[in-house]
Amino acid sequence: MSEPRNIVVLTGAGISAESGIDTFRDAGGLWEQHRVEDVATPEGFARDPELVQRFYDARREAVQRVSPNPAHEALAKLDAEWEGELLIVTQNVDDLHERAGARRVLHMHGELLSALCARCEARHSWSETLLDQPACPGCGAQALRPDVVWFGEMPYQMERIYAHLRRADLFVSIGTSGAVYPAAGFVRDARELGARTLELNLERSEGSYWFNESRQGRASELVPEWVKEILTPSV
Ligand code: BV8
Repeated sequence: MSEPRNIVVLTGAGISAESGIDTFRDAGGLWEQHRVEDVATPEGFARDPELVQRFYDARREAVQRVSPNPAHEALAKLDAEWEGELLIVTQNVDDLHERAGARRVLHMHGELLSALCARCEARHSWSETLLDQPACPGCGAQALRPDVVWFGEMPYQMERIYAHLRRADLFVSIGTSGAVYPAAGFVRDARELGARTLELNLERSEGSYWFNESRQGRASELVPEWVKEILTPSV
């Protein structure tokens, strides 16, 4: 098996769980506390914008109180030392990959620390609340919404993701249940395009069938171990 050169890493809520950020589907997770259709759909936002803004204001505030964990730090080390192609595609809206030092990161479902103006479509770094309907710094309209991708909306930068999947010879999925599409379909795409596929997760995910190898455990242990492996040239 030749040495991989081009890697695509997909991450989900499980990589941030040990930093103290709720996952979605685990016991006590976000989807137990809130109805998806109320807080994570355009229809829900139209119906009750205050409920949705409060939901994201609370998560935006919470993410600023936690820190990256050894799994984020290991991927940042890989990013710094990997000479081949690497793209960390995250479904997470937190900024822990970047705070750990990773640079080759793509947020396919958006970012909590960014506000999107529904009037002029400008994006603004945002660490405060949106419930009080602040004016868009660009056009002045009170039309700012969380810069996240809701169910039924098109994920960001899909072309760039598929371009990397087409060139990848290794696809690694970390801390995701494989329940949400199109992200959950990437492993099959990568496999059919000839890449080797590896899963690092607390339990087997819904797409486990498509992985050449599946390792179960905590991201804070499995990811540093895997990064050490991949950075150690095989003799
Ligand atoms: C779209 C942002 C058109 C907001 C999110 C095909 C079939 C069926 C349905 C569909 C389909 N195609 C589209 C759909 C509809 C829908 C969908 O997938 N529905 C599901 C529910 C069936 N998809 C969409 O609407 C998407 N848009 O399709 O547009 C289109 C079509 C084709 C091509 C392009 C466009 C938009 C979906 C995005 C919605 N926004 N987030 C927010 O964050 O509030 S999704 C959100 O939920 C996350 O971003 C993430 O994607 C998902 C949660 O999943 P995970 O991250 O995996 O988290 P989860 O809690 O589920 O699992 C955690 C895992 O970690 C577990 O396995 C656990 O064991 C593990 N774990 C826990 N602790 C640890 C750990 N692992 C290691 N260590 C630990 N310590």
